[in-house]
Amino acid sequence: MPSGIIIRGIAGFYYVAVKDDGVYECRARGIFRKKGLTPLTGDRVIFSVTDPAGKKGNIEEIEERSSVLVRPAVANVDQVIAVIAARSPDPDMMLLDKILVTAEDKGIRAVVCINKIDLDEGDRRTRLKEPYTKAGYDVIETSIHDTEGFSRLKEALEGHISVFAGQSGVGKSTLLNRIMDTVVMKTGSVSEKIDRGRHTTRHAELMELPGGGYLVDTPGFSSYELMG
Ligand SMILES: Nc1nc2c(ncn2[C@@H]2O[C@H](COP(=O)(O)OP(=O)(O)OP(=O)(O)O)[C@@H](O)[C@H]2O)c(=O)[nH]1
Ligand SMILES: [Mg+2]
Repeated sequence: MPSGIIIRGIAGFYYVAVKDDGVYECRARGIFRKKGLTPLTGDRVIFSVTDPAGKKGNIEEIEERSSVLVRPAVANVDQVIAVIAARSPDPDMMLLDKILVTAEDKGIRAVVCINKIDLDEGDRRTRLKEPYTKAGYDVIETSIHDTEGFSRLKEALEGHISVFAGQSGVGKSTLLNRIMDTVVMKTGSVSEKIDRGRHTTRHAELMELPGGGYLVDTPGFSSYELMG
């Protein structure tokens, strides 16, 4: 039976990416509910093909998960990219620390990304990053105008299942779109977001990266509603 990874789950349908064989639309009939198990985005699964031409199948087995995030609901994430902005929005250091502690607690590697360095004033980011580099974290500095930090970020993502985490408006979706070299995620200005009072980014989806690996974009959140 073929195996693959769930890249997206919507209303009882799970989209399973199979190496060199595209994406299968799968269901998970009955058996999992009895075991109290629901397939999650990020799950590595074994499935039976029910319709080869239509690329449809049924998930038969879920491989053991190396990690589980609750928000976003994703399994097997092995790296968190904690994104803050040098400015606009001002960095929420409490949220950053909580993201790092949560990752540590789950045994997930964490990288700090300081984005929007083009907006930095008085080299604030050097002070921002000091405690994190001292603590042993990789700190990557990026902006839409920069290529060096951006290449480092792409390298850091290769071969991992990573998730972007951080406040709304720091530029996570903008980074993702640039990595994918196409607009896969809506982005918006901070003021637009405040006006609308809601986030631009919604359900969890694994994006297959051109350099190998997967990346999950998440909507920004504040320190009191963190990925559990
Ligand atoms: N000056 C500057 N603006 C940026 C940069 N990166 C992103 N932006 C802008 O910041 C705004 C927010 O970017 P998004 O990518 O939507 O932010 P997000 O983190 O995905 O936000 P949520 O989806 O709400 O969590 C957009 O208007 C972007 O154009 C950057 O490096 N420099
Ligand atoms: Mg976004």
